[in-house]
Amino acid sequence: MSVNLRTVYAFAREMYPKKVNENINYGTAGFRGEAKKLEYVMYRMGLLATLRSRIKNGQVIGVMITASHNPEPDNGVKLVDPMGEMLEPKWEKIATELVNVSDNELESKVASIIKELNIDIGTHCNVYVGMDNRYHSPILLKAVADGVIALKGNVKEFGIITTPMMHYFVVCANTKGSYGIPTEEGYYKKIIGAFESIRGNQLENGNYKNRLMFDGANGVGARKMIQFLKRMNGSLNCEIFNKGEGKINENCGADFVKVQQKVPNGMPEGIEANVRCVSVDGDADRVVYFFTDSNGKFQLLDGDRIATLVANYLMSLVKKCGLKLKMGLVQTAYANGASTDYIVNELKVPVSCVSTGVKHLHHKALEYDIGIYFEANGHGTVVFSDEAKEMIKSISELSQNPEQKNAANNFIDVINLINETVGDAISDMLLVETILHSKGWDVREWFDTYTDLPNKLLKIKVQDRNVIVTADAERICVKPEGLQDEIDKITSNYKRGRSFVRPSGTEDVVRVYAEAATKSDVDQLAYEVSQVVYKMAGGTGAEPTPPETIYNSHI
Ligand code: NG1
Ligand code: ZN
Repeated sequence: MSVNLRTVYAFAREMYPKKVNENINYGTAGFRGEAKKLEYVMYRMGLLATLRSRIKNGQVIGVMITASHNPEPDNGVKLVDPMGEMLEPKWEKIATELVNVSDNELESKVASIIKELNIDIGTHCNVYVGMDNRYHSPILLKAVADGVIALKGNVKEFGIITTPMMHYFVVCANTKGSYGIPTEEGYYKKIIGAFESIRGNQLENGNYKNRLMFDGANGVGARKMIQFLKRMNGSLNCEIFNKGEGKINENCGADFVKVQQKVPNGMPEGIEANVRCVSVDGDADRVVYFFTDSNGKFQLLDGDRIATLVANYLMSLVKKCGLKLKMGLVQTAYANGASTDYIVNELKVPVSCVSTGVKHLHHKALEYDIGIYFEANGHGTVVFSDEAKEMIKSISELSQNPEQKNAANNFIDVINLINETVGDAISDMLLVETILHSKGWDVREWFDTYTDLPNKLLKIKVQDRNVIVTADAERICVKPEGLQDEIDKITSNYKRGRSFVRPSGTEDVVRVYAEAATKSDVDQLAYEVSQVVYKMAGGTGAEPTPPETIYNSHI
């Protein structure tokens, strides 16, 4: 196959000219920004995906168009590597360079990447493209596809899908179907099949009631949940809200619920006490639960809660199978201190803390036979080693002990229910439902396993957020000098006080996290830390305001 690099420039000039001068970076979640400025970025990511596929011997590379939990005017793009991982860091740098050159330099930049990495441009390559349901996504999808076509790649468009569906399709394709079938139906079939096999005909158990309220964030998660329910024959009684009537993520969805700690708009006022409610984000890779207690108080069950529930359940399955498997749980500094205590003291599972960003968590989780990872915001999954899967399978096939055999069969279903390729809101939710059903628990029993420390997440605008440099999985601030000493001094005044700061990887802000023994303490602690950050890291705009008003104005 002969590829004429001149086409790369022709397409760029005619259809996707770069009209902005500012440089952008491939961050933790790819490129994000105002949708109207992204067409040239998408086209260039299409080009890059073909090079990435070619260097990986024609394996499928995924391109997902979404701005996840960000507001409706934004969009974004991220590349999915052959085994479902996020794009390799070395290529994040290449992506950044490719996007920032001028149209005139584009052809020679592509040529130099091909030369430096010794890419055989005449070979076949395969790119999958999918998008969330933002109104500007189709135009951006076409730009990616044109990038692939410009370099003579094969492009397969999946239309509107969730981010985790894209990861699943890529892995299925690259493992020749052994992980599943790389189609939308294949995805539903695998997950629903596993869910219904475990649940059987008994839809309720003990205090577990088959009733769930689902906030779809007006995003793609709502649409796909409708598709799940159509295929589920009533095995899950789930009512869907925020199906697309309003703007994506606006006052609803997992990020809103986690940060604001309140019921999203679009759900009925005065939901009955103890009814399980669930919120996903705009591209359905995050999930959190919440409920209103019998005193009318909002209660949140975030990613840490899901991780602990899952760890507890999987431990019991491992035990029932009579296996010895290395299990570990991976968190970030945003995990509630109470959850970490519970994991260490009650569950007695090894726990590690890594930097923010799924790639760090996923990578660490792969060190275990069973690696459970969750960000507090609800993004996470479980990964199983091939050896662990083999052991479970052989017990299921060979065991003479009916209880043990049954546990192994159950375990296989649970593994099939989990989307190991990346955090998947719907698959995670069905896993939680499965566990609560099997334990016969209502939401209150889950909630009572431990008590979260009151916590707060604030944003501070500064001139240049990169003046903040962190170490030790972002728990320590090493620059600007002296800031950590100030944080330590403030924190030491509060019982169970903990606070850290870091520059966001997806927004132009510095994030301040704080937790303490009481609500008023955490408000005051977050305020004091914000003040020193504002002073020492070059805050701009309004100064942090004291606790009485901080709650609404700074989140
Ligand atoms: P930043 O903006 O770097 O804090 C946010 C989340 C991350 C991760 C990314 C990617 C928090 C505090 N941060 O990153 O955990 O999910 O978005 O979407 O939730
Ligand atoms: Zn997301």
